[in-house]
Amino acid sequence: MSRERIAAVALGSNLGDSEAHLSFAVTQLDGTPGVACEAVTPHELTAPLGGLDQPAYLNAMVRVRTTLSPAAFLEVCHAIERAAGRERPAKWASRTLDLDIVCMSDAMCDRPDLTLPHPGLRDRPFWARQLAVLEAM
Ligand code: PH2
Ligand code: MG
Ligand code: MG
Repeated sequence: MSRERIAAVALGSNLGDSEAHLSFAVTQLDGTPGVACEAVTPHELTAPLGGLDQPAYLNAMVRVRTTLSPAAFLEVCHAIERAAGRERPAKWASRTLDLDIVCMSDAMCDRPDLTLPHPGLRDRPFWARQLAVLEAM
């Protein structure tokens, strides 16, 4: 347990029932001790980034309050991905569910498995847009 932080978590899915996977992520996050969901953006269909020939993604962003440390919160996100049947055959492969921690209050982190704020914020226009939507909610 650490002091309470506000985190933005990017949700993505381009495999299976993406609507259901994103809703599952929110339910699971909110059901985790020490995590409370405050707001969720509308789901948004986006073209796949990364130059790969794969289906479009359904993306959304959720704001949570959490008393978990960044490392513990990352483990919660990974467990939710696994519970949604996430497999990792290759980097950026199509996935049932992806939870990326975009930022966690003022936490800064530079580890192989977690960089905060997330560097993807620079080149994912829909993340910046969804963050702004969350801030207005
Ligand atoms: N995630 C990726 C790779 N490409 N493209 C879109 N549109 N949305 C994503 O969430 C996404 C992606 C790897 O995490
Ligand atoms: Mg991702
Ligand atoms: Mg990820």
